[in-house]
Amino acid sequence: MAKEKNMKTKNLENYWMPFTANRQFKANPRLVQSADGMYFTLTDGRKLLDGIAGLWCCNAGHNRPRIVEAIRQQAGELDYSPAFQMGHPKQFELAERLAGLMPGGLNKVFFTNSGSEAVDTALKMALAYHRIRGEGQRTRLIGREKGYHGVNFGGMSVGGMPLNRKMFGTMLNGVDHMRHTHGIAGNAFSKGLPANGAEYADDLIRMIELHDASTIAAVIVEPLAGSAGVILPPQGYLERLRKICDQHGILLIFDEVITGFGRLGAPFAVNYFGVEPDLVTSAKGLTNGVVPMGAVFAQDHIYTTFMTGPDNAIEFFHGYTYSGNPMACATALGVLDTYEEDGLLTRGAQLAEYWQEKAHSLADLDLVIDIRNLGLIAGIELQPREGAPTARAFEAFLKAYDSGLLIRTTGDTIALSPPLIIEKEQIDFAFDTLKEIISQLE
Ligand code: PXG
Repeated sequence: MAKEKNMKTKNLENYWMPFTANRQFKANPRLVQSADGMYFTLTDGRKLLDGIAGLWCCNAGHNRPRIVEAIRQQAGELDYSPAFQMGHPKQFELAERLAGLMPGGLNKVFFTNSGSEAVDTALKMALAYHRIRGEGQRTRLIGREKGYHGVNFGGMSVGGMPLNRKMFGTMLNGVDHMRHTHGIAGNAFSKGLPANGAEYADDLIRMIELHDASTIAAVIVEPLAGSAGVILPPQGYLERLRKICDQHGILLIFDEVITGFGRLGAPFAVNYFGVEPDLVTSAKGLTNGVVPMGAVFAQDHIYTTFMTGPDNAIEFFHGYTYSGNPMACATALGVLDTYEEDGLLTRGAQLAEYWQEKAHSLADLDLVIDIRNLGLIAGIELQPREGAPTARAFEAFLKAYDSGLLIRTTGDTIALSPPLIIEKEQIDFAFDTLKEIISQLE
């Protein structure tokens, strides 16, 4: 039963919560009432510093006036416009502005409603692309262990999170996984990109030797794996993957659902690493988490490949009722205005060093076995409690919540990824609070 006075109902039983320990939560609920800037206000009136940008998505912080106003205006002007065989101006304006953030030929944008849908869309684009080019035998999709690409069947299949997969049968056929890059010897406590392990990209060569390149359509990786606990690419790893893909006609997909929209101190990881994939998936920061939306960026040549056949033929039999929904487009435009006005897509670069030093100030705590960071992301890995993996990190989550700080934990790693408007004093508060909490953990 909820104790909170601001709730109209005290019944928590009808809502089946996602990725949540329902019974534990409902016995002791944590309910948010409102949010502004860097803070959530709970239904009991307490404030929480948002250390994880909601769920890695509220990059501009909360309750930003431009975004609120864009939604208000749009709701009164055009609520919905059919997604198929009809359009509305903001879809085209948004696609143009998004393309402007990307380098080179990544200038075609397809809209979805989530990261999971963006991933499944990109996988389907890859398969159809090869088929149109007369290479329809390229049906295999390669992911990576510990990868997270959403929870739909395609993304779950190429994903490498055991608990996200184990209950759901055989999933897609013809999927294989490269090794992950977590825990490579010599990399613990690296500041920024770790030095060792670029050769882990050669695992793709192993896949090619096993399956033959002519059967492989695409490889999908997160440039930096967020959900699995902030796993960074070793220096040179992504460049090497790109090269192997090029040599073998395999499309490279970057899943930038987390790394997109300023998280690394550049608009996208594509800009940050200077590595251009063929397709990029995004969501989250695209609309600041305010209204659901995802997007796939495609290289111009991929789009052009589809534009064959008679003019009246639908080129890609795929789309969603809410693709390019007016409310989502208006929100995203308000979000891009906010990012631009506040310089948020590059602000992370100015704060990254301060962030890194504060994160690594936890290195001497007994229970901390690794600290990983890039841009405005940090992962603090704790020694798992014997016989009870994840319990220690979850305890840290609860203690942080009680101390006014929202963090995210995955396995025994604490993840931080705050709104990009964070100030230095708030960075201090986050890491100082965590230091205190971790030093008290048993
Ligand atoms: N790809 C990546 C790289 C993601 O991180 C998705 C796809 C799926 O997006 P949607 O919008 O369908 O949820 C994600 C989502 C966490 C956490 O705690 C991460 C995500 C979602 C929820 C929690 O790390 N990432």
